[in-house]
Amino acid sequence: MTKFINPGLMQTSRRNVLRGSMLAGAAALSGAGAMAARRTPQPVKADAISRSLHKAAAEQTADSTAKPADLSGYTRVKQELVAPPFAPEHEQVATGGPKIIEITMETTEKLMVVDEDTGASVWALTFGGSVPGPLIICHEGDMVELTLRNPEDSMMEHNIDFHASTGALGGGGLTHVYPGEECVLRWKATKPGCFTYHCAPGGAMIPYHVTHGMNGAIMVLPRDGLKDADGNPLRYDSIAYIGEQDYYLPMDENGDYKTYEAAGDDYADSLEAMRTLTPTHQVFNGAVGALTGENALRAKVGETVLMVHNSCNVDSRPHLIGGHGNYVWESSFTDVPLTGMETWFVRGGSAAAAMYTFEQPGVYAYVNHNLIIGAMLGGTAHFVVEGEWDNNLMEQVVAPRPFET
Ligand SMILES: [Cu+2]
Repeated sequence: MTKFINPGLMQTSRRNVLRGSMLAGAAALSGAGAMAARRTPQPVKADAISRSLHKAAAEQTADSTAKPADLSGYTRVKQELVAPPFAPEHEQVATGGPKIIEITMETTEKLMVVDEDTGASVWALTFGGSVPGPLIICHEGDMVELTLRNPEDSMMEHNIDFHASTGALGGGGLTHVYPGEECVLRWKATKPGCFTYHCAPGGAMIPYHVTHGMNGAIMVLPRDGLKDADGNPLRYDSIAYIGEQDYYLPMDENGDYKTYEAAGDDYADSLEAMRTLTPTHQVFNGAVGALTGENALRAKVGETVLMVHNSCNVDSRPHLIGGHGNYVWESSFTDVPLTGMETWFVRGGSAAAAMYTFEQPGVYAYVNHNLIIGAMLGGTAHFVVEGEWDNNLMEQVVAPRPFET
């Protein structure tokens, strides 16, 4: 069990100490994964190119003679992040001037059960201990100031790439934190919309971290809130934050899911499973059943819910069975929303928002309408909606009965 750190990104002497332990870890790993290594071509060159790109991104800003940021006119506020499927406290329409929104996230590595029925588990790599990482909300023109902390007992280095930001690989080049380190990154939210963020340490570690849960979403609202095509305000009563997660969990020769002692121990096996591009699980909010049964999302008839759907790695086609996407923003919030959608599209590597006002009580399934994924891989959530049934919208005129011949 050795700390597992990307060797292409070491700069300080402390990091060189870590490099020694990492190389020892790599040697141990190649022993453990020798069978896999023989069968599977390793992306060595692609790894090296990716790592040098990250190093260059960090050096560019370090060497820069750029002027300091002009922070005049900004007010500092703290945003307390909360676990999914909930959203942090926020304003839909911004009051006052632009803000510097201070947030803190820890890179937490934890053993998580993916499917209780099969015992499938993963050493999840997380932002803030949840899959997906917490939803961040700000307004266009605000600055996000993130303190990213990697606990001393972590096995791995982490960083963060915000798709909503501009420059330095989305911040990925400036935020590599090793176990026991923290960093602070500030960036300006210039593009309104929903965006994914994810860990991207370099090379094959990027998809490895992402497919171990290290991704989440930020919503950058227009300062005057969401609008329809005619400019009329659109407001929601609640947010349901759903993160779609593809896992590629290694199995043994009997078809049982393998278990590992620590984060990173599954690296060689995972790379082999990932190369199939065939997920063993594609779940909402980290695990099969995380948003169904007792964990179902709740709403009332007449309630307007904004469903924010993050999918960092794979394309998804969300569909609310028995309902619709009244307004859907697959792209920027400055674009006119799609309306009356039956199924919408979340491009892998992005997040999207869909707004719906519930009109009937009952249980609604919110699924990936690749129904193999929805029904067999875990991509399902439930909304339990309370209220009065409306026979004008639907009525069972005749219950199932034998018909006369
Ligand atoms: Cu990471």
